[in-house]
Formats: sequence, structure tokens, C-alpha cells
Amino acid sequence: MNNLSYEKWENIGILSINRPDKLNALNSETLKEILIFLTHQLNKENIAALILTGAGQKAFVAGADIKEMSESNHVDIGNYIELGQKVSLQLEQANVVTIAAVNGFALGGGLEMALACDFIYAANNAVFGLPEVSLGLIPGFGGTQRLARCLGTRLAKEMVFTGKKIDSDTALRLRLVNEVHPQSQLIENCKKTALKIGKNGPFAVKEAKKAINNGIEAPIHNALELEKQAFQTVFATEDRIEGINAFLEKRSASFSQ
Ligand code: CO8
Repeated sequence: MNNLSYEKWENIGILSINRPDKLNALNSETLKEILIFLTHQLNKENIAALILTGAGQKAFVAGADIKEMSESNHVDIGNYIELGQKVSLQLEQANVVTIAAVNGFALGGGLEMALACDFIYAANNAVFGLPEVSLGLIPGFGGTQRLARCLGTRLAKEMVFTGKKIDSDTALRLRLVNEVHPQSQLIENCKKTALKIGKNGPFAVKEAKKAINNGIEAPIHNALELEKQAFQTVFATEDRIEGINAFLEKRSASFSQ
């Protein structure tokens, strides 16, 4: 992996996009490496959560690689968008919880990748925006869809049509991010939350993620049916027996991994 670095801490994975001299901009090589990691390595890691962040102090990801785009033809750009969309779908549907630790600029494709994670923790120096229209482009890694689902269409349209950048406090107020921390404490706080998630029934967390992801787009009756099926599935597990017994016996649960 030329453009990524990965480390495992306890039962948590930390994947960093590692092109700090280019503010971690996403060229095709980087996107391919992320896709390979998510498709072939992630499930072998036996982790409860994956923290996604950017190397250096300045950027999470400053977007698609504009220089590479400038050299692309119609076919290249189609392949590139497909790659970016596959990465964001893999993140969204990952079998583990994904937390974007936004430690600086999250612009264009960078914000779009963060939006595909389950939630976002930001550093106080973080800057968010979808500035694609200022380049005569539009968001292409799911930004028009996920930002609208996250903020509602009015706020998303304003951000996309103006291309304006917002700071971490504004992002918190708009509920684009869950929490804001000093940059030096960002990863620590992501780890704390990830550890907390890791102490819960792993299968239950996965099923809860699927129920939210799949149900949110469905009519309420279908969504409730999905929830019922997921509930029955988790009810049939050893983890459920252990979790409930642990509560009744006033001890911590010891779940399967
Ligand atoms: N692509 C390529 N290189 C970049 C990018 C980028 N997105 N962002 C920064 N860099 C490079 C700079 O060129 C510079 O390199 P060098 O030192 O070789 O000149 C280095 O990173 C440092 O950047 P700056 O000197 O510009 O740093 P500043 O602190 O002055 O500015 C900014 C920081 C404000 C973040 C500025 O770099 C900037 O505006 N970057 C571009 C942000 C942007 O517009 N992102 C959106 C890109 S489009 C996109 O993401 C679309 C995705 C989906 C569609 C896909 C369709 C193909």
C-alpha cells in the first residue's frame, strides 16, 4: 500500500490516507488501494471498528486529485467515479463500524468519503465543503445523495450550489459531525468510542447497522419488518443468551468475537 497506512490497536483498525504533501488527495491509485483494503483485508482483521483518517496535521482528504482529473478523458473519468462510488459503498456497508476522524480539510471526495462512514468525529481545525461546482464539476462519490440524506435537501443544496466551506463548529451545529475535539485528542476520542462499541455484542452491532442502513430508504412498514427479522436473528444467538444472563447475574458480558 503506497498511499495508505494501517495499524491495529486492541480490536480497532486505523486506516490513514497517506499523501500528506498533496493533502491526501484521492488519485486512482489511492482509491484502488482503499478498495482492495476494504474488499479483501478488512474482514480478516477481526476488528469491531475502523477509524478512517488522513496523515499529517492539515487534511483528512482535500478531495479528488485535481491534477489527475485534468489529464483524464471521458472514459478515465467514468472509471474514476465508479471507483470512488465503490469505495464509498464499501465503507457504508462494511461489516464493522466505520468512524471518520476528520483532522483537517474534508473537501469534495474527502467529505463524500467521510459521509459514507457510520459517523464523523472532527478536529477543531476541520473544514468541510463540496467545492466541486467551483471547478465546473459536481460531487461524484455520492455527495449529492449522502449530504442531502444527512442534512436535508435545503442545507445540502446550499452547500453544493455555493461550494462554501464550513468550520467544525458549524458542522456540529448542522449535525454533519457527531463530536468535535482538539486535534491532538481526536484519535483518542475515536478510539474511546470504538472501544465502547467493541464491548457490545458484535453480531448485534452488525445487525443494528444493517437495519438502520437498509431501513432508512424503505417505507416504514417494510423497515419495521427488516427490524423484526434482524431482532429475531440476534435473539437466536449465543451472544443474546450471554448478554441477558450477564445482566441477570450482575456481571459484564463476555461476547463472541
Ligand atoms: N488534488 C490534487 N492536489 C491537491 C488537492 C487536490 N484536491 N488539494 C491540495 N492539493 C495539493 C496542492 O496542489 C499542493 O501541491 P503542491 O505543493 O505540489 O503545489 C499541496 O496539495 C498543498 O496544497 P495547497 O498549497 O493548495 O495548500 P493550502 O493550505 O494553500 O490550501 C486547500 C488548502 C484550500 C485545501 C487547497 O489545497 C484546495 O483548495 N484544494 C482543492 C480542494 C478541492 O477543490 N477539492 C475538491 C476536488 S473535486 C472532487 O473532490 C470531486 C470528487 C468527486 C468527483 C469525481 C469526478 C472525477
